[in-house]
Amino acid sequence: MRVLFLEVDTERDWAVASLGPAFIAAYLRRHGHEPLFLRAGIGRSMAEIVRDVAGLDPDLLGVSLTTRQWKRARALVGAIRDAHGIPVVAGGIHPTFSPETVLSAPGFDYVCLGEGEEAALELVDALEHGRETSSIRNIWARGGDRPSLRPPIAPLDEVPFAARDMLDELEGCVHVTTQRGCPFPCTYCGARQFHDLYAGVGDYGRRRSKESVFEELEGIRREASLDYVIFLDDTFTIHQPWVREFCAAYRDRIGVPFSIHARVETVSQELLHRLADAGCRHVTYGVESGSDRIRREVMRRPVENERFKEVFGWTREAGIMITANYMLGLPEETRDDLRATLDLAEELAAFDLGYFVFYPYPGTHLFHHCREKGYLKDEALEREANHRESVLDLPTISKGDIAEYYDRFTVLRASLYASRAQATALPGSAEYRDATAHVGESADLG
Ligand code: B12
Ligand code: SF4
Repeated sequence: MRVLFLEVDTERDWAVASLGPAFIAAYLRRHGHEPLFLRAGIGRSMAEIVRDVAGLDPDLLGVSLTTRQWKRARALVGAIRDAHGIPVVAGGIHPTFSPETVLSAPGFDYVCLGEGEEAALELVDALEHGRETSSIRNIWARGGDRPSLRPPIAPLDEVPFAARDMLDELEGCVHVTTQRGCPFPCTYCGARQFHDLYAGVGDYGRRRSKESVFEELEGIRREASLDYVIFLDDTFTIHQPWVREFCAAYRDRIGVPFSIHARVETVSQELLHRLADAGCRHVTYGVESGSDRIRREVMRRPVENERFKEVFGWTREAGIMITANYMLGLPEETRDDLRATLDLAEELAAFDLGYFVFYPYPGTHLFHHCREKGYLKDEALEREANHRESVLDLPTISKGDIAEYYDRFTVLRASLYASRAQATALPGSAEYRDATAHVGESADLG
């Protein structure tokens, strides 16, 4: 069966497409089906996309959605369905945690809850052979009952390597995941919710073997070029024995620079040096707030500002560039907290920064909190998800306060860039290009 995965771009064309479909595509291919890929770039009209879909003549359309992609995907799928009668299945974090909303929109026939490889294969087989689809685990059919879940795939090495032709990567720069699930309880985070979804079914937290990761990278090098690896794991530095063994072998077996995401709570001075020796050139840390109170009481992240200062020092000393991510406009935040966040960002002076106005993602603890407190009104839910303007009505700060600090962060980032350009002796050199080439890309993870 021909299964077309439509990548729905928002705001700008992303350098990498969603990873979920790349895993599902590899799994379907292993079982004899034909996955196809189409990017709905932001510059493309609805009519062009509808025409391109028709040209590829798929038997099933699959869309992977974050909340930000939802609005555009709803319009696109509606238009595609008006023109052709292709069945449509949506999966990923937004359909998993807002399934009723997705299934009530025109054109969406199925939602996949949680992990999609086995569920998608069963759906495709059923559609191909005209079989009943209502009892497929993880697949919620429009008008049907909520399905039960199959246990998460274990060990993770059983999942075939992601199909690279579905990712639209820049040549030589590859995106790899070594784990699924994150064990921390951050109240604002969508990733965390998978653990709760699978409660009573199985443990969503799993890691691939190092051997499997190395085999994948060696295979890529044999068939194409391998210049830089971006590990997209939520927190690369959990399971420290795994990380230590990985570092010991990576330099000899792979030997190209890489980026990771980490939490300051999960690294030590010694581990950072090991990572740097292995080839780690860039790490993204979520700082989120400069207020210890907001991190502790609102985010359930009881780490103190001092820890960030210490770890940023160790990271620089190890020669690893830092991107730091911050959030503005959280529930219960005051102007003093906003000020503290900006002050901390100035003091930490990371190589790059990401700053995001808080958006309450469905399924998260803070989403429910905002609904209960009346901070998130019904009409705000109809607006496009974004990280530039607050959708909340907060009693402690105004939308204007948040916008003011967003602008201050923009000024801070511009001044960081300006001072960096002056301080760098040879900004046009090959070393500088290698070191900075992929920094902005993984800084946008949010
Ligand atoms: C890699 C990544 C990116 C990459 C790639 C995006 C992507 N969608 O893959 C990039 C850098 C582009 C990116 C960008 C952004 N991201 Co991001 N990203 C991630 C991250 C760290 C990993 C996702 C991943 O690859 N997981 C591995 C795969 C295998 O898991 P999976 O996606 O869940 O897929 C499985 C199932 O969901 C299902 N499935 C998925 N799709 C489909 C489709 C079909 C048809 C079916 C049947 C099944 C299915 O099957 C898959 C295999 O089992 C997640 C955190 C997380 N752990 O989920 C955040 C996350 C998805 N990102 C998030 C955000 C907010 C963003 C940004 C808005 C950041 C920003 N501020 O600009 C942008 C917006 C992206 C967009 N296109 O709109 C939020 C989304 C929250 C939400 N409810 O929407 C997350 C959850 C992070 C968080 N802490 O909350 N991101
Ligand atoms: S914010 Fe990061 S550390 Fe916290 S639960 Fe989400 S992925 Fe894990």
